[in-house]
Amino acid sequence: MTGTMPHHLNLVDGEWVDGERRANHNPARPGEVVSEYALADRNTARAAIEAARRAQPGWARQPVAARMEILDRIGATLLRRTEELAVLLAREEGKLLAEARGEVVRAGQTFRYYAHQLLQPQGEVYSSTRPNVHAEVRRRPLGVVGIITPWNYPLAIPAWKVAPALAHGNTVVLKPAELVTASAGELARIVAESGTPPGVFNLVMGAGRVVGEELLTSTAVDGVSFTGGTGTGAHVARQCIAHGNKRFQLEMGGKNPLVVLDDADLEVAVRCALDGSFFSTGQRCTASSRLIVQANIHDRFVAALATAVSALRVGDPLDPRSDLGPVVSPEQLAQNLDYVRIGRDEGATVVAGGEHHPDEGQFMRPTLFTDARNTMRVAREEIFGPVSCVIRVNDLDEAIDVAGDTDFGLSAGIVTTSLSAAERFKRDASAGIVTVNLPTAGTELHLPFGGTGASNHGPREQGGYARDFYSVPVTCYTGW
Ligand code: TXE
Repeated sequence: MTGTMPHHLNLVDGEWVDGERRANHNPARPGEVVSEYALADRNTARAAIEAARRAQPGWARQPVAARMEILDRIGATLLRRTEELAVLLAREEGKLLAEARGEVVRAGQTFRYYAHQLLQPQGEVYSSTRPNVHAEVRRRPLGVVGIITPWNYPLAIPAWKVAPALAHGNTVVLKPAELVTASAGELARIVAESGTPPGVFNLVMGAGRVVGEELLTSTAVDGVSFTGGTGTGAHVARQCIAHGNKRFQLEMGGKNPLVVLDDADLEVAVRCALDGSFFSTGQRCTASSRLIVQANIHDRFVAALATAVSALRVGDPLDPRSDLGPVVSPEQLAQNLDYVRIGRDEGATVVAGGEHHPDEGQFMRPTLFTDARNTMRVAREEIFGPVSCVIRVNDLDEAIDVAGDTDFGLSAGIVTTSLSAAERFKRDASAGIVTVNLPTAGTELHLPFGGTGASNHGPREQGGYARDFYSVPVTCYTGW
């Protein structure tokens, strides 16, 4: 098939580098190859790092107007090619076409946002306590940044890391998840064709333990920004410290609570739970996987949500009638189904879904547990699929305690009509993102993104806060 099949190559120092070809399959139709990609090896990764090292000083010295123009052009191209890229993303990752369109647009807007961020103040001036001294804090680029991304947002996550990295004068080696190399490959083409000098942006595709590991262990890399599982994140941290004590930033998911109080508008509560728990097949780090529901509304909420969940149509992401696409991979599907078994064994009750959808493809029926307790594995471990559990509580105090009783701390939501309950939740919920009468998922590109506990390590991503990772403050004293 090689030759006629769409394929994507690695990008090193402005050159497209081939390697052993691997195929990526459509999770909705496992027999269908979406594209092939060239596997990078350690040498390719090393060459990419060296190219990024060489290119960095020149890129940092480019006039701001030139960097702005390039970032703006990348954003404009993504937006112009939205439809085509959305179809590719939907076929590769399984996201509904409408969600995929939203993701491409988000990626395009992110590049444009960071282009314009370059015109914002980049430092601070302080009064000195000494006479005839000028005190200021300037920013310099971090240097060479390794970017390691997961499969669940194949364009948006690389965009929200690559764009601020380039804007702040860093050069980049991107290592995307193997499952979504076509999306990453298209992004690389766009970045290369938008005028980035050779070596400023490099793409290496392949296994984390091979090419990813090279980014972690190379002392020519100054920092690593990672999104993925908690186990891998801990490994990234250890390796970064052991190899040059390089800066690292980790985003590692969540076990996000959505609290529903007795005074909630039932319709709003069901809408928030449905969207937060099941849309994007539950494959979001901000998904609501614990629904913490007060006793008086519990039965009405469960009945309405179970009906809504059972009515969700699972199907091909390109079919506009589908509400839910496939699970990304056979391994992830097996893991999800395993958790359904674990939940049943622990004593939780399945009131909707619970099984593999009969269609060909990696489909799973959205699954809702009731009678869950916060000590159960299904309430503590990130499943990363269309599975959520309802935990009954008596009052707001208990709801806040249960919501906070987790290793994670990314996002937490509450549905209530009480202003004081909402204010208390915003004050007391232990999470980096708090929502009121909205799903726990759904963030905006100009606001900080990140959590506490096992969800996160290092500075926040996105918005102006991204600067804290991608640049280094330099305190300057000038006597005159
Ligand atoms: O993640 P991995 P996977 C969670 C979710 C999911 C689980 C596993 O619970 O079920 O993680 O998913 C690269 N050195 N999230 O296997 O392995 C890897 O190639 C350097 C949460 O996809 O953590 C990929 O590019 N890199 C999440 C990236 O790390 C390594 C999103 C993430 O892969 C490496 C996705 C190594 N030794 C999954 N090993 C979220 N936070 O949103 C792997 N990688």
